[in-house]
Amino acid sequence: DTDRIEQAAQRADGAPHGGNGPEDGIPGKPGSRSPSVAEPTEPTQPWPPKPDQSGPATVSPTGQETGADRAAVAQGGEYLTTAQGTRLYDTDHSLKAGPRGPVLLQDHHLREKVMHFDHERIPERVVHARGAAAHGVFTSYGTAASITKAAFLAKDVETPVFVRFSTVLGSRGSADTVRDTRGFATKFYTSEGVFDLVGNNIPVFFIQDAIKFPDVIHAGKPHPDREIPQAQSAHDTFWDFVTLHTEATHHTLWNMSDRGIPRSFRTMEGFGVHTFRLVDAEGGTTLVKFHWKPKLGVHSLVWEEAQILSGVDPDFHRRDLADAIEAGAYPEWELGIQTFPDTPEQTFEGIDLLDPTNIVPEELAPVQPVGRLVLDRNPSNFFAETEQVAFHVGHLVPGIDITDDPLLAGRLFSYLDTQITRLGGPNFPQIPINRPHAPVNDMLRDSFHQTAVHRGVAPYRPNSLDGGCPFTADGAHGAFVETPVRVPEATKVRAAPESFQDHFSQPRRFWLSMSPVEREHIIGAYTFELGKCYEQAVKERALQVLANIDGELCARVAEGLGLPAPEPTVPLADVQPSPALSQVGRTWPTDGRVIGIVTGPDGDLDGVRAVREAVLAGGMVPLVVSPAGGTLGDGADALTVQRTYATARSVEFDAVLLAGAPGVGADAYGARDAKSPLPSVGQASQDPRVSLLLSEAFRHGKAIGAWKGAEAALEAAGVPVDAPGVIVGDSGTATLEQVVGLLAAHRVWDRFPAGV
Ligand code: HDD
Repeated sequence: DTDRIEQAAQRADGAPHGGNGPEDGIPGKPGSRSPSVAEPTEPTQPWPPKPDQSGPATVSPTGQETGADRAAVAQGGEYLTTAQGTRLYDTDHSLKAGPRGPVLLQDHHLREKVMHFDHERIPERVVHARGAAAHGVFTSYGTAASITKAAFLAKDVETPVFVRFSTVLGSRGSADTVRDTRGFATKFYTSEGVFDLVGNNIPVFFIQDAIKFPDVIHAGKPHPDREIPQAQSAHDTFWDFVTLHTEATHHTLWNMSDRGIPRSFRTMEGFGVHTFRLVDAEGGTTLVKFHWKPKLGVHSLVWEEAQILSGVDPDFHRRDLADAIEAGAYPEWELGIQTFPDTPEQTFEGIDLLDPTNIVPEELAPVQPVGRLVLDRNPSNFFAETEQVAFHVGHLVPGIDITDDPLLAGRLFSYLDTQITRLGGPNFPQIPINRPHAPVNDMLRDSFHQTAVHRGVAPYRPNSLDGGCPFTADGAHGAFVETPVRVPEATKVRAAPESFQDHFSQPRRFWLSMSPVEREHIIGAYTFELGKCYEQAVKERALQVLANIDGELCARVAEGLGLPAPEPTVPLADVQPSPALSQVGRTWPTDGRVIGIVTGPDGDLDGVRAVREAVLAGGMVPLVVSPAGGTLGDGADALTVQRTYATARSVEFDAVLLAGAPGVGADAYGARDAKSPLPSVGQASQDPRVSLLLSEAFRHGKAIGAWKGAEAALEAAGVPVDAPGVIVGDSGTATLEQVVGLLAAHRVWDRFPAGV
């Protein structure tokens, strides 16, 4: 074939080829003319950016590098390439027949770029789609070593972890602060393989049997006709389901409590929900429930804050987690276990341990700390890590086993199955975030996205060709061996045990354990959510459920709905409260809490500076709020402004301080500024955004402090200076000290009406 040889020779000479000359029109034919538009053949790198493309400077005005970790920048290499590694000279123009002509099909770069973009999205999780995650370390105390042989629970063992927090119902882009259960899923990369603890911030679940999971989720998700409401339980289908399946009563009550609107992921408890079985080296077993206890205590938003945040900062929880880690205020939890003897009945003090709608009160079985979790590193890439992480309740290690909880059984199937659709095939354990840190030596082969290049010829065993490897281990050599639990002789049946039929005594215990202010919040939540339902029958049925929990709860919600309160249909359970369930009445460390320091143009800057330093020294986060951005004061002492009157909103702060402004009075906080979109309230001279900030902080039970001369601003905002939790001090630091004292209780609870 002389033609082909000639062409090859010409190409080797660098002679033009592949021309599409008008004369002969035969591509690659010897003698074809060179193209009329010159091809770039010489690398003239780096190509200077086009004038309209020279983006923002990547160096600071001082000429310093931005400080970005070079290994962490989006593209590490110097030159842009195709996916095949070929350098590109232009990524902004499609290849065309002339600048105004049609785009050519031969433009591989265009096709590759758009093809990849077209497939960037993967299906979101069918539940728990909205989430945020962080890396960390779990350090075991060794206190559980006597009842489990799990290597990562031995004394002082450090295990890398990845934790993903989530809401349940909303889509990936939904708001963080909606009323919902939160997921709390932890992947422990242990030396014996991955252990996943896939829990929630609520210790009980809606249903007792996994076969109802599609139903409860269909009911909770937006209505199928209009696809509304997003990420809400305040709609008919949700309340229809939870009132027809009264096993959901306990979980629903937790949802309607302050637990449904956490202040932060950092201030949530986590629960494994099911009862698990720990196994020691001799085969002895103990039933346990897992608890995560946050170092900062359990704190929640108030409903109005949650609603404001959904609009003002829908990423509030995600931002809070990332900011805290970036600031070095590492979130911490203790892992604890409640232990129960592994008896054939699998009950404790009459409580069925296989029923996931039950808790065991901590007063009956204390939570015993077994290790500490610290989250200290943000993910580098949301998609690669947070989105692609795949948790599974069946990822167990020797020493931790399951029980016959029927909800857990269904989960064991579901979590593996869902990844096939979500992550596109069965090789998702090879995705970096899912890779175990223990050696993997499986005989799973091929399929989509196979990235391993397996060697050998015998992926089966026993074999005589690959040296007989791999061999199976026994329990003494680290194998996971199922606990030989006796299964009672039984007849196949679709039924629940009698002990699963009590749906009201545990909710009643929760209700009785709440403080008056928490009860008010619960009443408010039910009244709001049921008030958003259209169906009269649903509201009436919901009131019947409430009547079976508590008469006062039912009467107050009925009053709000304008409906009669029904009588209970079951005798009200005689249960003792569990004080550990209440979030009120204790104090907690204030680390990482956010203090807004508001100043006007003539504020006491020395005072602000001193307060700022004291806040930082106390391990908290100061945010200086001023009428405009930039700095306050001059020289080395200049204070950086973090928020302006336009960008600050009370919901971001755990407490607010007003800088003193001696002699200036209410004018201290900005004579009304033409840029403010809000009409004035109170004294006309005060910037209405300052008044709004103060009145909201007051209404939300936050500690408020003002020093020298700033009290006028409180009055102008309608905040009584003698109200509980309002401090007027002589100096900034003296005021701060009292405010932090109040913050330890999270809120000034006395400010809330407490009717029950
Ligand atoms: Fe589930 C995700 C927690 C019952 C089916 N679940 C998922 C996540 C958490 C939980 C935290 C998010 C994990 C992540 O961040 O990727 N789920 C729970 C708890 C339950 C529970 C605490 C009850 C005690 N789940 C449950 C049942 C089923 C599922 C009964 C099905 C029968 N859950 C799934 C799922 C998800 C999931 C469809 C969606 C995405 C995923 O698994 O990976 O398989």
